[in-house]
Amino acid sequence: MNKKEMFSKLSRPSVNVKRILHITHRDADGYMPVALLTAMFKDAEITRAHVGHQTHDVEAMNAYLTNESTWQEFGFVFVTDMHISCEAAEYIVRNGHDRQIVMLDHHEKALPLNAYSFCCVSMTAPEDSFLYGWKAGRRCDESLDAARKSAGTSLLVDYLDTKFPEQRDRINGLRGYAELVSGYDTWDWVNMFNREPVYNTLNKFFWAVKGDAFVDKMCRQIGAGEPEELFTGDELEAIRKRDEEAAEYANSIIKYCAVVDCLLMGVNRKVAFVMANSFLQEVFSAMMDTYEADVYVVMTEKGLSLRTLNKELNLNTLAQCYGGGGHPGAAGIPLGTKLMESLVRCIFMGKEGGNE
Ligand SMILES: [Mn+2]
Repeated sequence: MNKKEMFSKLSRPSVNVKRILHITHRDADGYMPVALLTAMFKDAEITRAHVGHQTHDVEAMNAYLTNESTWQEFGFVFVTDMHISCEAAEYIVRNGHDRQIVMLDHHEKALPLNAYSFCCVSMTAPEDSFLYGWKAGRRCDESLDAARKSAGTSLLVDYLDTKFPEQRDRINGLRGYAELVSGYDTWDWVNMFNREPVYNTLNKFFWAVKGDAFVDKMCRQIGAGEPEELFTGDELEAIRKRDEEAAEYANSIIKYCAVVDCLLMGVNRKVAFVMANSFLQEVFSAMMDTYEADVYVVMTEKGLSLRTLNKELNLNTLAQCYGGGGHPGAAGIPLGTKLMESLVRCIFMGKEGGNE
């Protein structure tokens, strides 16, 4: 499918829109669109509602979109890298706001939302995506054997290119970084580009400086050309420091890893389980290096984060059984009250009052 076909049903804000609400979640793929929207809508005030930390807090998002004051306050709403519930989508249509919002997502779970005129969910990039002109953050004219995957960021670049052809130069300084963000988020960097390290550098930079400084760096690129160096010496130093801290933390945490046999969707699987609150990526890598398992689970204060290296498993399907979702290789399950209660019961099972 090409860009024109993919985005034809979507509306677009006026190029002079005054106030935009951007809803996403907190990771590089969620934050990169802030810089893209800032570049494209130069005179607009962009309000960020970044809900959920790598998770999809659908309820928080629904609360914004099922509140009439949101629609009065903002000229246009972008939802990127996330999806709303079908109930919220119905509300938007029923109240006539569907020309005032665009939702771009690449999560399998969101596919049913393609039924709505303001939603575009695609895991594959359009065949004429800007991604095909870039590799490792640099322009490239090499042809590829396989199709590239879309991320929230790449869908937004392709959408803006399609809907604002006259203004497309406004985001030129961001294209290389947008390709890095997308390539990392979709695992194209592993599956197509042999773990080219610069993709991971960008991801680490995001976590080393946290979201706002990441957005600031990207916004400094607005109006600039392709940078000579993608990262400055200071930025690389910040990444190196964080790498050290992360490795130390991950090694201290994985000592507490439990490997358990569990019945997952009718099949017996080995599950490696640990609790951690930061450096999840490094904790997962350390677990994978140390323990053999089908599913790696890290429990944080927000919920369970799941990873697998087993291509036969689809963690998105698994997580959906427990109220979560994500991608085949990486997914999350929110830790609701019910799950917490049964966990506590499980721990104290049969030991009430000290009598067995
Ligand atoms: Mn994403």
